[in-house]
This record gives sequence, structure tokens and C-alpha cells, in this order.
Amino acid sequence: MPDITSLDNHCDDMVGHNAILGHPLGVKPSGNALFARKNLRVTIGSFNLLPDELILILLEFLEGRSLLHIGQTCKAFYAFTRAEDLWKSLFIGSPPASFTWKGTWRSTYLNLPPLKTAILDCSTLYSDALHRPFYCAHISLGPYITNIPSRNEIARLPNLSPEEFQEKWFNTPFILTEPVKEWSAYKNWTVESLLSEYAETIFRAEAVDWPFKTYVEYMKNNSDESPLYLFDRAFVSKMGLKIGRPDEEPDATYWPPPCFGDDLFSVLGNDRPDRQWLIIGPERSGSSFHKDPNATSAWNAVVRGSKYWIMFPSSSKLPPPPGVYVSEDQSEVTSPLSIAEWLLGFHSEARRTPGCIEGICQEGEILHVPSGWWHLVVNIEPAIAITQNFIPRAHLSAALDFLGNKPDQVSGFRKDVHNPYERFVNNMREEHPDLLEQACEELKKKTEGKKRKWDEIIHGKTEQEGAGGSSEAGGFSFGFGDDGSDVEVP
Ligand SMILES: O=C(O)CCC(=O)C(=O)O
Ligand SMILES: [Fe+2]
Repeated sequence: MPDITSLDNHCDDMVGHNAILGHPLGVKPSGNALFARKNLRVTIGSFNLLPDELILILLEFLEGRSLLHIGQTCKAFYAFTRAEDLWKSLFIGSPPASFTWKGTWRSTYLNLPPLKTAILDCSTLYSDALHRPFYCAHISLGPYITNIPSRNEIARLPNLSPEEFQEKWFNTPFILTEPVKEWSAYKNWTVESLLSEYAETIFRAEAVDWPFKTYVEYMKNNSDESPLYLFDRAFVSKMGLKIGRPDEEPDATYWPPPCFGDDLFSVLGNDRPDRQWLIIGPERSGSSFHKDPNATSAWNAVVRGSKYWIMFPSSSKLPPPPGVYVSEDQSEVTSPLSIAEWLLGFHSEARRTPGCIEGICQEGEILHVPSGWWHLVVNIEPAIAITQNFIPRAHLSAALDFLGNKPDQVSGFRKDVHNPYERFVNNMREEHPDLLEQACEELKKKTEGKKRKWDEIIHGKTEQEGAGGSSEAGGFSFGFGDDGSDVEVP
């Protein structure tokens, strides 16, 4: 991470400001304008009528040369045009064929050595929109990851048997401290060791595909509020890895801990959705609140580094976690833009909210994310992890419900796999008819329960009357999406 204060003294106009945490030009939060005698914003003419956010949106329409020109008109516009998101979008919109990461998106896009970047004194410009990203990029994670109330703590166990998982733990987050320590990935992988073997291998990091050596440059030297996160679903083939229990596959890099049991998505063979990802990122990178795809459960194994997790159960009766807003059909999740912003604004409320579970998954440990649980994850130090999603027996009904009733939200299948729900049900009927029947029963009960409640509310029916009426009126069925059945809708 560049030391932004060390960039002083390279421009005549630089004043030795002791910037409020973060902003390289000394821009201060908006509140400071209240008692300020001078405000740089008056120099932007009619634009002064517009809120900062709108000015930034307008600047998004400009290409690099115009941004540079408008930045030369006055200090305030210079500060606006230094917003890193503008340059990140330009870079991602038209990535140069070859480039060297230079510590910021602006310097990288313009191919400028960082020390050639002017540091004008903008300490009389007051803007939350400009100050916030730099502030968020430097907050200390300490207060959020310490003093976890004991009632919130994620259970920690050495290991579990498949029976214990299936009977008692399938719907509870937990951390296992033993299994990953056996993996060759745990014994051998570091950023440096991967670099020596895979420097030129292209990995996906959100919207970019970069050689690993470029990502490592970025990882070691960036000040992004939300650092790019390497999240690659094809790493096994790209790296030529072998996966499997060591007795069957002596060269295996890792293997899923046996306690999680069979993954029922494997009945789909090669038509199954994406299931495994290599995850690498610097301190402060991570995943903002989400539930995992297709109502799957997951495990997440920390090979290097450590991760802070905060999790909430979900159900139609529970609200989403504080600061997270979900559209009626749950297809869209809106939460503050960055993890740091969520921590600043909502962490203390979240910690007090019933159901909240928190913990740190240390190097060599693996965490279980049950189907449907909300989670936010932040890397406390540079981290390498492997995650795998699966359908355990105990959550088959949740997966069927999701695939059957939320087809527009189903994700991760190849484009040529049509009607994954139908395929999954057919293959389950072939390979595990008993499990399918059991899950079908569970869903029927759930639907009838909901229908009963609905009838009581709407028609004032008694429990018995409602129950009788509901199955006739078409409770859950394994029709293929044309009967309008939806366990969420009465
Ligand atoms: O390691 C992380 O950032 C968490 C990843 C995660 O939540 C996921 O893969 O669904
Ligand atoms: Fe996740």
C-alpha cells in the first residue's frame, strides 16, 4: 500500500498539510465546510449548484484526456478528477494490451510514475464523496473484529463426522480447525510459491483477467476502498491441480472434508453449476453481504491469512441484516457500496441483532456456511482461500425450492444447460429417489404451513379448514414451473 504522505514535496503548490486520515490532497469531510472561511468549491462556477455525487456522475461520461483537461481548470476540479473510481472505470472499459500496475488506477491508466502525480493542496475542499473512499481505504479493522460477544461466537471444533454434520450441524455455521492442516495446499501455498509457478497464468479478479504476477503487484500496492478480489472458478484446470482424498489421489492439492458428505449437485455431472473458487486478496478485500447461489451450502478454507466472518440466518420471517435491503422477490440485494462503509455504519447494530454470528477463520481452518445464511467476509491480512459450494442432504428441499421457484435467480450453469431444475429432479429421481421423495414431503409440509397461515389471515379460516383447503388448491408440486407453485407465495 503506498504511503500517501510520502508523496509530498513533488509539486510547488504542495502545502505540508497533515491530511485528515486518507485523502492524498487533504480534502476534508463535508461537515468541515460549516465553519470554514474558505471553500475551494466556489471556483467551479455553475457546477457549484450540483451535489458532489452528480458532478462525479457527469465526469464518468468523459474519457481520460477530457478528465485531465477539466482537472487543469481549478484545484477543485483537479480533486474531483482524481477520484479513483473514474480511472478504474476507464481502465476496465478499455484495458490496455499491456501495462504495469503503478499503485493507483489513474497512474496505471495514464502510465505515469506515481511521483509524477501532482499533489495540490485541496484542504479547503469539503466533500464526503471525495473523502470517503480514501478514508474507508484506511480504517482500522481492529474495532470490528475484536471483543466479539460470546453469544455471537462461531462454534469452533477440531473436526466432525458425517453423521454429526447431518444430524446436528447442517444448519449452523462452524469452524473446523483440523482438516485443512492436512492439505498440500496448506503445507505449500504462499503468494510467493504460487507466483513462482503461475506468474503468467491468467486469473479472474472481478471484472479483469490478469496474469497472476500483475495481480500480486496490485495486491501489494493499492489504496482501493474495495480492493479487486481474485475469485477464479477455473483455477483447478488452469493450475493443473488434482483434487481427491490422499488415499485415492496421492498428488491431491486438497480434498473436501468428509463430514460435509455427498454433494447432491454431482448428479448433474458436467452440467452442474460452478462450484469451486480460488480466492486471493489483500487485507480489507472481501465479500459484502450475500447468500450463496442456488441455496447451496459452502465451505471456505483459509490456506494463508485470516478472515473475519459475520453471518445471519434468513427466513421469510426475519429481516435481512442491518444495512442490507432486499427486493420483494429477493433477486436484488442492496447494501452500502463497500465493506468498510458497512462496518462503519452498521457493524455495531448488527452485533446487537439477535441471530448474529461472528468469528475469525484462521490460517489452516475451514468455515461452514449453511444454505441461505447471509454472510459478509473481510480479509484481516492478505489471504489465499479455497471455497466449494454443495447441496447436502439436509438442504435438498431448499435447493429444489430455489431451482423450481426462482428460475430467474438460478446462476452458475453453462448457457447450454436448459431447465436445470428439470434435469436435477430427473437425475435425482434416477440416483436418489428416496431422498427426492423425502425432500418433496418436506416442501409440501412447508407450503401447507404457509398456506394455512395465509388462509387464517385472509379468510379467517381455522387451522384445520385451511389445511384441508390448501392441498386441494395446489400446494408444492414437482411440476416443471408451469403450475405457478411457489413455496414463498401462498
Ligand atoms: O472468502 C470470502 O471472501 C468469502 C467468499 C464467499 O462468501 C463465497 O464464496 O460465497
Ligand atoms: Fe458466499
